[in-house]
Amino acid sequence: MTTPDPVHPAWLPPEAFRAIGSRRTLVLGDGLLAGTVHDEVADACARYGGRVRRGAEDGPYDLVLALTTEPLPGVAGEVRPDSAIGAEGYLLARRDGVTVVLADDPAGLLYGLFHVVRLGERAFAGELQAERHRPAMRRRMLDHWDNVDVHPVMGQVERGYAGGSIFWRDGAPRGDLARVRAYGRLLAACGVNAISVNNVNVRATGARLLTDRLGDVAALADVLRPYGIRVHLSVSFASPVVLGGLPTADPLDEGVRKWWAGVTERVYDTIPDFGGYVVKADSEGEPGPFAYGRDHADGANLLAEALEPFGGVVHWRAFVYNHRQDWRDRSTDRARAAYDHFAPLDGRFRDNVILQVKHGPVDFQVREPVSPVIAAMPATRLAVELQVTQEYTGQQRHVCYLPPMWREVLGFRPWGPDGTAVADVAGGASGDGGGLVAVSNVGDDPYWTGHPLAQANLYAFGRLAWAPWTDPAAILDEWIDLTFTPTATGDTEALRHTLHAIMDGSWRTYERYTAPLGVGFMVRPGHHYGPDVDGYEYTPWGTYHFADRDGVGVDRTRATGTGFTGQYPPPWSEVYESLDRCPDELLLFFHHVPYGHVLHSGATVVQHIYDTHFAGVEEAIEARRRWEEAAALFDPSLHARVEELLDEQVRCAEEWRDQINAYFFRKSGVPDVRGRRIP
Ligand code: GCW
Repeated sequence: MTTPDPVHPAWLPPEAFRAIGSRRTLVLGDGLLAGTVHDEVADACARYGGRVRRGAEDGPYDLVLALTTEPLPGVAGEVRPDSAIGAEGYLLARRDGVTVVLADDPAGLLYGLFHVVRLGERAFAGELQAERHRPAMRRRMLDHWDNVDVHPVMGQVERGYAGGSIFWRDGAPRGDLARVRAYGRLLAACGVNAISVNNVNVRATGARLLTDRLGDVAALADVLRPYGIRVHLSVSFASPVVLGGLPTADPLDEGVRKWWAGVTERVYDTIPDFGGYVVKADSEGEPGPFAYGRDHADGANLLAEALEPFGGVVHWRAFVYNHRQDWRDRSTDRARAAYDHFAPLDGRFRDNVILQVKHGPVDFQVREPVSPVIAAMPATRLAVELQVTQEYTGQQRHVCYLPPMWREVLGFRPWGPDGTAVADVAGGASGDGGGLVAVSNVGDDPYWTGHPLAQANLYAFGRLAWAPWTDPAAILDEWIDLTFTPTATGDTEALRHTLHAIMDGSWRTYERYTAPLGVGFMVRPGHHYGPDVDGYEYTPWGTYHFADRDGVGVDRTRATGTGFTGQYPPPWSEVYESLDRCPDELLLFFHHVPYGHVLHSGATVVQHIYDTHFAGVEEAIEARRRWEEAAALFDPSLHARVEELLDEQVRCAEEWRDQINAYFFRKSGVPDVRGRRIP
């Protein structure tokens, strides 16, 4: 055991519980999570002088949190609904000076409690007509790309920008279960209910978590359970060979099926509420069913069959593409790959398979269209995967508030304005869709996320998974109120203004000073930080922009390109195909155009590149100025950390601007119409 670093409370500082902690609360209901609700309130009361009772006793009470299965006293009985509230949901009402939270299950009570926390004093004022709240997604999950062993290149956390893992260190459990518990509590407060605890690139000790190291997983499950969080595990498809000593991992082999059944039974003996397996197969070198001439349905169904008796699920990732391409071959298109592999398999997956699809067709770039796979598999449960860790969006050195992008993805309607939205596909028609999954941005950094403002992305992911139609700016307000209340100076309005000014538009700012018009991947190979326009251009990874002296962009049309536009249903198959109708911000994702091509905005492509890169840097400088000016509003060490990071953001934005502008100026020979200096 090691002594934990002092850890920032993120969106659950003690003050967030002040309103509850000074009141009289009744908690009615049994079960582990009802116990958590009681204990949370009791801790707050110990601090702020209120009191809490569990089990019916005479009032009066200011707050009643009760299961509908209990005999409900007074106002709680009056607001009891005649129909089910539903799994994890709650009803919130206030009448005659009593605030009531009712739920059908203890998880609903816990989420209801955190709703009251968000409201603070507002929860105890006036009257409130009964409101029902239910999660839009049944599964709201974070994947940790945490290695158990330190990887020589990727380190302890693959694409982790917040220090080491909170779970693992150097091949062993980190041993700081208090930190894991605090994490679970933060996740419950924003609505997350599942995590996978190891990298999808499963190596050495990571693979053994399934067998002889299962106890390490059980220890995590034990501390996360009181917060309603189920633990999942990334497993290697080759496990029967590498762990079981079998000669094959062929999904149709009887011995292999038995092996998975046996191992899975042992997992459930140890962790009865285990969530299931996450699998990256036949992707970037990971083993999979292709080695045996089988397909992804065979592979996923093998594991699903083993998990089925216990109610577990397999998250099978659709991130499958050829990473050994030749840039001269223009017919192979990485964007097409997931659809080409998976769409033909629709209908073949067992019910407890969740196909986990990255939100864009390539790889978490700052701007991509929505993946066509999401609209192509009506008979398959789909989860949409987002990336909270900022691999391609500033690596938690840049401010980049991602919810505006996620909200666009979730609100996108693949079948046109009258059709279903992505959020509804993930939520599922009967509420049992695959849900929303994201790669976590957390590490053992004292602020959890490296950049303190990156905490907001984690918070907002959970809130959007619960309620995908929420306005990102409103989520930011929630996060600000919880995290920074009270402020160092008491000037909440000024603090709120500052953070909105810096964060609301930060994703678009980042887009402006990095890769233009949806073309993506102009990052330095390997670590993916900072600009290198041709860094990946001639590599096998298949992420090309095809810039030459005449133009730039990838022709993905059916008419003359890779045909990728044909993977969308109408109207998007037509909109993206058409040079005229394709939205500006995705133009270079779908079309190769001359530098003089005129955008809807009226600017030429090359002038747009210059303008946005100059503007993006100005915006980063302005963000830094706003932050400097607001020093008095924030805790000094948090302020200093962000200030340092903003210096780096401005430096890096200038580097992007100069490299991108110089590259396109030199390639095209077209000068900036405003005559600004381009190196
Ligand atoms: O974005 C890429 C990352 C890899 C990652 C992979 C994936 C875990 O660069 O580091 O591997 O995606 O999603 O599997």
